[in-house]
Amino acid sequence: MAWDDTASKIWMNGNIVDWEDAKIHALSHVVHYGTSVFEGIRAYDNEKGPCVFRLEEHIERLFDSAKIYKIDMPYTEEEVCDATIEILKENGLKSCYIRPIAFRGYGELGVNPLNCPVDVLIGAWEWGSYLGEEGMNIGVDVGVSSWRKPAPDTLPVMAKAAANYMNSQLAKLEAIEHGYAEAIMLDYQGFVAEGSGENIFVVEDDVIYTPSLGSSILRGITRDSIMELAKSLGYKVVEETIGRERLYLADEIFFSGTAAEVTPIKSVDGRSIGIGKRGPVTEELQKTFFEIVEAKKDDEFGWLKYF
Ligand code: PPE
Repeated sequence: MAWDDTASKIWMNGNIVDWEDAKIHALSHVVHYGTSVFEGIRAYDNEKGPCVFRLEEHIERLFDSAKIYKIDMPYTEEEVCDATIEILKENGLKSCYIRPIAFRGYGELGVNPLNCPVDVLIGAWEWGSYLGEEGMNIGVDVGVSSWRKPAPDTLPVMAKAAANYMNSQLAKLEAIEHGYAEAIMLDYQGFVAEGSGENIFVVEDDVIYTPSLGSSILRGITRDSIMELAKSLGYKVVEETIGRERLYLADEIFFSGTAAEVTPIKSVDGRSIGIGKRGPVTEELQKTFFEIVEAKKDDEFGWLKYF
């Protein structure tokens, strides 16, 4: 993601500031210890107008992440939701990616975060397909990483915290080195967990499986949406521990995430998956997901907040 919209505004601690002015001190706690929690949210533009996908759920997760790290949010969830809409309107953005972040700012250094203020910032920009347009239609090649997700008594993965992404970065770097679009990470026990920035689903005989929350995964909001959608389409959805070899033998595999939306996986570790390209179940879920956000289908789950 390279910046080309520096004319935009950013919401920072209750003020709207110019893109260039959204600055923090280099000795802020977050710079040294990664002390931040954040969200990634998408807004879509359809014939009914611009709308944010599951805004309240994302902001609720931001507050949950903050709670885990005792980051006292200086705003209410409602205020952060309102601020998110405000910054979109301010920038005239309709279809975009939104990044609210709360972090420990400039106070004092040392591991103890409590004497540093909590700063809140919301940026937004246009962001296309996360793993490429071709990846969306055909599928991406991925590899299982040698880097695992942290064990539950190390870093709490249910917090969407910046520090978790140092782990994700190692996996992503390794994937790039090997020529893959993305990495699949295993949990501390060796079961399938998730991508470096996506949840994962496995289709076997028209049953849809996804790793359970015990497998060191982020509780993805797209994951939840896909599970709801799949059930409403009549599929059986199972959350369970998944061994690596089930990936190789699956009929279909796909990623879900705010940035990745629904991205098919066509190979894992050099083994072609199913028919070797996006499979029919993935295509149906992907199509239905986009029909909802594009208002071609009823928003029966109430996921879209128009603004
Ligand atoms: N797992 C991880 C590790 C993850 O980072 C994401 C989102 C998900 C699962 C899916 O969660 P959800 O977006 O609620 O469905 N990754 C975000 C960050 C991507 C980035 O490169 O930055 C995202 O998709 O916004």
